[in-house]
Amino acid sequence: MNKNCLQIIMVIFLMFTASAVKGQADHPKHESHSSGSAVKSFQAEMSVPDEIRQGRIFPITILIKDEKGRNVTQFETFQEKLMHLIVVSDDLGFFRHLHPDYKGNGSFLTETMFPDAGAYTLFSDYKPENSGEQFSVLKLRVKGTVRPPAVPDTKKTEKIVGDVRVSMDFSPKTVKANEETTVAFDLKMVSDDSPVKDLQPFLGEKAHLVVIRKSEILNANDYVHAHAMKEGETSVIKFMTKFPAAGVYKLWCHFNYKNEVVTADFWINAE
Ligand SMILES: [Cu+2]
Repeated sequence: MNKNCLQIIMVIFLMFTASAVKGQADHPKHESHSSGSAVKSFQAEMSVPDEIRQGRIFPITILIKDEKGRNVTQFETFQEKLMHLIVVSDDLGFFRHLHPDYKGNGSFLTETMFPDAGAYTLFSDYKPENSGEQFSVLKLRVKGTVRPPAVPDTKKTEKIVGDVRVSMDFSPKTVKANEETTVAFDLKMVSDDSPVKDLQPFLGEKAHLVVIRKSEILNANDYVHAHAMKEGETSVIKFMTKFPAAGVYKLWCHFNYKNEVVTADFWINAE
């Protein structure tokens, strides 16, 4: 791809201070990083080709700048990466978790491909040095044929992914907005219903859970990143989280099984 044809299509000013991230992401791991650092704001500028067509691989460059518009050059690793990029279609039917490469001088590069046309939202998660975890939301549009929107099925709590049956459970049983909720995923072998044994750590945790609320225009408040709790049996992965508002959410639980990342997705309804 010729660099000249890249055009900055959007600058998103949805910057969150460390304390805002702490409030919405709600996992204890990051709390220690939010204290003591001054409130700073950052912005992410995304460059993509003028036209993005379905089924074609294209580059995405994300440039991180500080509040004065200067490129941020130092980043801290968290969960084993410098940037985590969650990409979803706005109907939440499509999901991808990417780790853009740091190219220096504030610039991250990745490439991806979208199977269908439509609107997509990118949630970019990064940590400038001494500034806590930051979160920017980016949008892009893909040309081509639009598929029918994903239909949420909030009754389905079991899914088979390859050899593994994933069953989802909650405590308390009824999910309510703004209440501490434990989400558990029980992993069993489809063949004999025995607990799954071949789990390896994934980005420093037993598993990762991404939670996004379904809404007309996805924004940072719709995103919740929960982390696995350490205790418990290996084959049952538990997350502690809070659903920030009533509504329909999609959950993607991803874990490392036989050295491959497996993703099981579910819809839920929070009252
Ligand atoms: Cu990641």
